[in-house]
Amino acid sequence: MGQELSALQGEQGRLIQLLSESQANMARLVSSVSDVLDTLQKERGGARPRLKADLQRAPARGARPRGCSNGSRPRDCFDIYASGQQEDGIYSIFPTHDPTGFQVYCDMTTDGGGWTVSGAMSPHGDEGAVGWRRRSRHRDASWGRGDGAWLRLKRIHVLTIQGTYELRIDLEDFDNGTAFAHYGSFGVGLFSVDPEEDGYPVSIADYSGTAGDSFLKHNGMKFTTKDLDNDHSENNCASFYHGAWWYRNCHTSNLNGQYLKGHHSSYADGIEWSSWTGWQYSLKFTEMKIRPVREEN
Ligand SMILES: [Ca+2]
Repeated sequence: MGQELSALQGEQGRLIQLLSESQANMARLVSSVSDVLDTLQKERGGARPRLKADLQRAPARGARPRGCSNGSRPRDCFDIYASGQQEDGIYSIFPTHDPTGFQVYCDMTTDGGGWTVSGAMSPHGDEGAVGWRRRSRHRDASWGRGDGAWLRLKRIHVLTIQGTYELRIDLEDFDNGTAFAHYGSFGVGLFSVDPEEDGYPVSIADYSGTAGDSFLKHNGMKFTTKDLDNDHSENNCASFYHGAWWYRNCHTSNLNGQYLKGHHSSYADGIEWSSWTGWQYSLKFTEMKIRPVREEN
C-alpha cells in the first residue's frame, strides 16, 4: 500500500511538472489526482484495483480469464459468444468498471462473431430516415439518444479499458454496396485520469479493410458535440457538419451526420466515410462494433 501511494504521489508530481505552463489545467488535474489519492487512502480495501487501473490506465493485455460458462457475468459480447450463445441480438453485459451492466446489441455472425455493437448514433432529427431508424433502433435500443452520445462514450470507455479491443465499421450505400474498415486497436479515454473531463479522446491504429481509412486522422482527438466544442477548428465542427465525432479540423468521416440519403449538394454534413464515397454521399447504414483482440496461444 505504501509503495502504491508513493508511486501515485510520484505520478502527481510528474503531472504538476508537465502542466506547469497551464495553471488552470494543473489545478484541475492535481485536484483530480488528489481526490483519487484521498479515496484510495479511505478505501484501501475493495476499490483499490479499480483506482489503480484508473490512474495507470495501461490496457491490460492477456488479463481476460477464459471461459464465461454458466452464471458468470459476461464483460462483452465476446464473452457471451465464447460461452456458446451465438445468435445476433440484444444481451446484457457487465463490464468490469460498470458492474451494474447494460444492454447491447451483439453481432455474432460478422467475421467470426463476438462483436459488441457500439453503434453509430441516430441521425439528429431526421424524421425521414425511417429505414435507418428502424435498423438502428433495434441495435441502439439501450444506448440512448441525444445526450446519449456521452453515455455511449462512457460505455465504450468502460469496455475498451478491459483489454485491447479491435474496431470494425460496416458501411452500406443505397445501391446495396457494402464495405468495411477494420482497426487493430481502438479505445476511448484509455489514458485519461478523468475520461469525461478529458473529452473521451479516441485511440485508433492499424487499418485494414475495403472502405479505405477515414478515421486515423482523428486519432487522439476528443469528442465534440454541438454543445461541447473540443475540436481544433475555430468553429464547432459538430454544428458546422451536423454531427458529433472525434473532429480535428474537421473530418474525414462523419458517421453521426445527417441522414441525407445518398448524394447531396451540401458539403460533408451527411453520414460520410470520405475514402469510400467522398464528402457528398450520405450512407444508408453504418455500424461500429468492438471485440477484444484474441491472444495467439
Ligand atoms: Ca472549435
